[in-house]
Amino acid sequence: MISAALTAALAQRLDTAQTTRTDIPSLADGNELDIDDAYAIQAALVGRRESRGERVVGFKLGFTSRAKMAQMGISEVVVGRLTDRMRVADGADVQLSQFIHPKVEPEIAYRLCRDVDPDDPATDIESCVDGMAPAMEIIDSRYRDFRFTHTDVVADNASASGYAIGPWRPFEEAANRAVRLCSGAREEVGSTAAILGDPVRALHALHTVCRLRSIALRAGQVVLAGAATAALPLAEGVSECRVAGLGTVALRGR
Ligand code: OOG
Ligand code: MG
Repeated sequence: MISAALTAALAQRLDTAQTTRTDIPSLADGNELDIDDAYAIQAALVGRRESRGERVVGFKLGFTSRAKMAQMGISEVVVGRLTDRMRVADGADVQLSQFIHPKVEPEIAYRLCRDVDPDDPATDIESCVDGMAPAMEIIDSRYRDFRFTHTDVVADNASASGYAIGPWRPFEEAANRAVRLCSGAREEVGSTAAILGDPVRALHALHTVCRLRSIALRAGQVVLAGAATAALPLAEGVSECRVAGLGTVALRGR
């Protein structure tokens, strides 16, 4: 376990990388970090954002699909926090210059309708969800060339940078829906089945991490289940994610 002072210093390094849009080398160069250290750095990093007035409005899963595991060389599920500042309205403009090297991902969003106490073993996480929607995540690793270790990416809040959510609809089974992401001239196609076999499993994966790390979930928060395909560079112009039976979400890079 690293010291509180080093935890704070590494959180500051990541925070400055984001606010100044300057990439940094892996934290693992020169520091021995374990996964507990990494989540402590993430909490301190998000705490810095909260001290600037941002609010945690949800959570994201990472590496829930083989496509993402293969693209980034990491095979363990990670969790990050979403803040209100990261939200992009469906169809809205996104300034590319606010990021280092942004990418987009096709995702499913779930909405919680009940608080989840991490110390209550009886909670059925699915009974705490009332809505779902097609979503697009913007990831922007603070590490040079998106090169990071498992602990690096956890510390960096799982590369969280932005997200757009399409129209909400009631929570239902969505294990085998076709997914299409396009950004600029490029596209990725896949299926929601790529997300842990069924994106609903991402909720259970989040619940497991929250119980282990005593993270409370709150009614109204959103959960991004993780990308169904590899990510694409966020291009100028329209980027769109379509999920069969759920609808479409878009944004416009400028
Ligand atoms: C880490 C975030 C991964 C996902 O959906 O798998 C992620 C990264 O690839 O930079 O958000
Ligand atoms: Mg993602």
